[in-house]
Amino acid sequence: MLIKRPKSWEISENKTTDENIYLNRRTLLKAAGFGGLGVAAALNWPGNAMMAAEQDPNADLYPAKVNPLYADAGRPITDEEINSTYNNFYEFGSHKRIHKAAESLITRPWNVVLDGLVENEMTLDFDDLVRKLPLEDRVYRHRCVEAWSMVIPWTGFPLKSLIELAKPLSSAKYVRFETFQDSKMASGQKQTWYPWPYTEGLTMEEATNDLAFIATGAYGKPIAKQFGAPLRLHTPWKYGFKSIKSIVRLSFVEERPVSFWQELNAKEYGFYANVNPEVPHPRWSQATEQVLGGKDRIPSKIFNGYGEQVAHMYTDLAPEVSFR
Ligand SMILES: Nc1nc2c(c(=O)[nH]1)N[C@H]1C(S)=C(S)[C@@H](COP(=O)(O)O)O[C@H]1N2
Ligand SMILES: [Mo]
Repeated sequence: MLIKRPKSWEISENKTTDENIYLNRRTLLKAAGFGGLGVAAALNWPGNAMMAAEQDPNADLYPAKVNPLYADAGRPITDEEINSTYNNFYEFGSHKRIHKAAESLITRPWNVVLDGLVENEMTLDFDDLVRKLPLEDRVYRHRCVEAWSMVIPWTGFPLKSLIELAKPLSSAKYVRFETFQDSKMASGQKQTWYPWPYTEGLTMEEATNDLAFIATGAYGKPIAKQFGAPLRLHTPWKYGFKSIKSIVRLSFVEERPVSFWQELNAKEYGFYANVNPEVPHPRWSQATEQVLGGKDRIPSKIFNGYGEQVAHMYTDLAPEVSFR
């Protein structure tokens, strides 16, 4: 990943949203029993996103019930303004300020195909899917391979509940994920040296681990376009590039898929890509991370601090394989 890191972090500390403030807003919105435009406006919730949420036919589903296992990520939630204006979404440009360009993403109608080695091949309309599976709120830490991090309050469902709908065969060893391809809508896809569409992959064991999450909402409302609307993956123990956005296809396959970044540079971006501060990227250290909106760098943690839930899947792998 070629990175142009800003010389300094212009984001000031006083912009950081205190988690309690966020939770209080959430409680209020919930008590109001609806998307709550009036309540949100009174609370000075960022305007644009709120307008989008108001028009979204699924706005009534957010926020959802908090999963108590993931109610607290141990660090403050990243301010929504900061998170919404600092994104990686190469379909809309190979830099961080893509949020305006991402407005051209058309999310309706949106189909998700489940195919390959499954009993039930299916094409699901997103608006049906989002009401088929129970939604829950989870707060996750996110660690980009570029050594920055943030904390996001997602709404969505565990990937495994989507997978169960398709009933994979025992011959399925991996899930291959694919993002949309449409260079008219996403001008970044005119950059023909990238191997579009963006693809990613997980082993079946990883994909059915409870942590692997499909986000359909963030910050208590339908997910914003720049976060990968209408549905994106988040595997919080892995570097951020594994968390593929705007998914249109999940294929169950026997052979290990080659992902977008792996195809571009396999020496730097591997298949597993588990976070490990002790295995440096060939061009930079992974020992610490810059918290978005924070002042100081903090030490990074193996598996981004989620080792208890995931380390058992990698005991047979050499560090150079598991952590790159
Ligand atoms: N389709 C697609 N998915 C993607 C990317 C991308 O460029 N295209 N970037 C990845 C990277 S490198 C990161 S760090 C996260 C960023 O998610 P965020 O913008 O919501 O923080 O999305 C990941 N998923
Ligand atoms: Mo990333």
